[in-house]
Amino acid sequence: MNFSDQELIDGIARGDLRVVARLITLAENGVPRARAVQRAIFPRTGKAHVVGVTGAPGAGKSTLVDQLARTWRARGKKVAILAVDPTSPFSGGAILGDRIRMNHTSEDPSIYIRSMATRGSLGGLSKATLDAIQILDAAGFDLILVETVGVGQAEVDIVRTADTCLVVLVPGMGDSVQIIKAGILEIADLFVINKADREGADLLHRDLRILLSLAEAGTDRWEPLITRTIATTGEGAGEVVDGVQSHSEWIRNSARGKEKRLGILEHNIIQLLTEVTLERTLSSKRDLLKKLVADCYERKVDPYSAVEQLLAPSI
Ligand SMILES: Nc1nc2c(ncn2[C@@H]2O[C@H](COP(=O)(O)OP(=O)(O)O)[C@@H](O)[C@H]2O)c(=O)[nH]1
Ligand SMILES: [Mg+2]
Repeated sequence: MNFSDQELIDGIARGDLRVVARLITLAENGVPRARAVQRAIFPRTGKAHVVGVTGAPGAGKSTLVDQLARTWRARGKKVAILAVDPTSPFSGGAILGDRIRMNHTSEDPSIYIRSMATRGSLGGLSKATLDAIQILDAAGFDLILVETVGVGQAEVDIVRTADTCLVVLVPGMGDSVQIIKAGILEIADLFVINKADREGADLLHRDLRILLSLAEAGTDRWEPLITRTIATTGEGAGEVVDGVQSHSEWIRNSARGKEKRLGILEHNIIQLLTEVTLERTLSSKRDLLKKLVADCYERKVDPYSAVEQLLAPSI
């Protein structure tokens, strides 16, 4: 379906899901007019609460996200889910797997689900995901849940992008050491001990509490919450939703919370700057780049000088 720019803008304002899907695709494909439309809809954004859900593969993120989405739906909220999978940009295997597992949610047409491939050149969450978040926000979704596999960069990136970061842990995997190593302690606003039906949940809960008590306390600081869930039955999902709600209020009502939102915007601008700078620098200089690569290969030029040449204004 072909929409004019104005039809896209109006469709987003109405929360029309076909238009939402179309605009996300246009943004994902880097179609220039998507940017114009995104500019026009930006004033509508800032109302949604973005929840990042991260954790090791198999921790139960998709199952949990499904339960959280249904809980929010039951409370009358409009929910969107973005499933980001950095490991399979082309095969679609993992994406299909997630679609199938989230089938409960898919049956509910009022929950919007979209799989995103991370095609970000710098790793982590791609600009396409940031665009999708913005579009969903403008379209009137109250909650945007972003599931990422917790591997390195994506994990850190989700914190820079999400208002609330949920870290999903599972008992009995030598977790406390994992937590310290991965720097998870610093990024989580809410810890979810999923698979609480398994042995070791008490131990993990205690370890987490001790680790958190060691972290420096500040008056204005958010104290990370610890909740337990059995995502397969939905047990504990209500508590997680309540916890996110508290965190959302903290973000909206504290100086630190405002700082966090400013940080998210700064991160988004820097991501965009990176992309636009690269695009502008290379667009007219593909031939020069090729030549410089060849020159570097011959060791006639070094990569630093090559960058300087690329950045020099063309005559
Ligand atoms: N026993 C148990 N299994 C769970 C629980 N939550 C998820 N699972 C199972 O763990 C597996 C991985 O779940 P999934 O949501 O795909 O994990 P993800 O890779 O983190 O998205 C699936 O077989 C789920 O049914 C739970 O609370 N208890
Ligand atoms: Mg998953």
